[in-house]
Amino acid sequence: MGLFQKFKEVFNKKENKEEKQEEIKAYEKGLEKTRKEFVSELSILGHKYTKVTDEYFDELENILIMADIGVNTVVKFIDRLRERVKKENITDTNYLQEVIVDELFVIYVSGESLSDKINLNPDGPTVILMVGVNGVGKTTTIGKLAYKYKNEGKKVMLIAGDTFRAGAVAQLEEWAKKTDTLFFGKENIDPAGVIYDGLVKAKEEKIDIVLVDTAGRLQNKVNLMKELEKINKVIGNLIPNAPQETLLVIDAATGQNGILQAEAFKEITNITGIVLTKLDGTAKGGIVLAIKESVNIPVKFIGLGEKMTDLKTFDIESYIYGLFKDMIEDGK
Ligand SMILES: Nc1nc2c(ncn2[C@@H]2O[C@H](COP(=O)(O)OP(=O)(O)OP(=O)(O)O)[C@@H](O)[C@H]2O)c(=O)[nH]1
Ligand SMILES: [Mg+2]
Repeated sequence: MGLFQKFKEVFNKKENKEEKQEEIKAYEKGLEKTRKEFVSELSILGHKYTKVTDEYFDELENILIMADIGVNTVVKFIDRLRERVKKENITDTNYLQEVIVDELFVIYVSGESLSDKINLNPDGPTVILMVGVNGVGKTTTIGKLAYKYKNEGKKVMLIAGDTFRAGAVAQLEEWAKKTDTLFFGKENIDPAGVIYDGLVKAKEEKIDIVLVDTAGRLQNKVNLMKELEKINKVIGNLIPNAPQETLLVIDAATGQNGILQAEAFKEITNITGIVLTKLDGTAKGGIVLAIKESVNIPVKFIGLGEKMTDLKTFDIESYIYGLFKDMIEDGK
């Protein structure tokens, strides 16, 4: 039995469905655009061709590229699919659709398994550093994480390490107010300085989770690298093994550009996870698979809207469900 069939069975078990209900709804809604474009194209393809032909593969390749799965990933994927078609003698395009879901799943779960857990510091504040280029959703994600951890009963502090942009400090302070969490920020001093002072305070106040905002707009890679090095040194000197997490925020709507950002950041600092934002507004939901294949960094959270409740821990099963809901549900 293929992964797809197994998945379908597990998912359609009533108790599992109920347990995951809320999360599934969020994924279903957040991935609506991708599902509508990508999966309906797949199904149209299945109707257009009853037999698996070269033209079928060509069109499939286009559909996958349009969903931003990434050209290299797609090429490898199509090769694997062709092989499987040959080996198993698959001629029926309906059945092939299931095999496609199967193989997409394999991309994510194969190879080194990636943990989506947040690394917590058992002896003091857990420091989560947020990085990424301008406007991707770093500050908003900090607000959402503050809300999440606060709700879990943790003592949370936000540090405004983005001292470059006018308004950035106030924007973060606003999130602290909204989530009833502590805020630390100062105008006109350098990021490493604010972060230092903020962490001293966090230790005094026995904070559990410190979320550090940074600027996305350093002119070039060398400057950015130097800045992050300085920040990391300050953090590590005050709290051993910190930052526990450096999360790179990527806007899903930027598609392949987001992959390039991930590759660049991976070279300059130790990225421990990715937050993929704005999935709700794009049909490029396939980027999750491209990230796995090209940079092999776990997606830890996804943003499915602008509100503080719109952040979800990434879960591959719910993601696959969000994409292929219509094929997975019983009686369809
Ligand atoms: N639809 C949607 N919008 C989002 C999401 N995450 C963030 N945004 C919006 O994206 C815009 C930019 O978000 P910010 O959090 O300010 O981004 P930033 O990375 O901090 O930007 P800079 O500080 O300028 O580098 C805001 O309008 C957010 O509301 C998401 O998951 N979905
Ligand atoms: Mg910001």
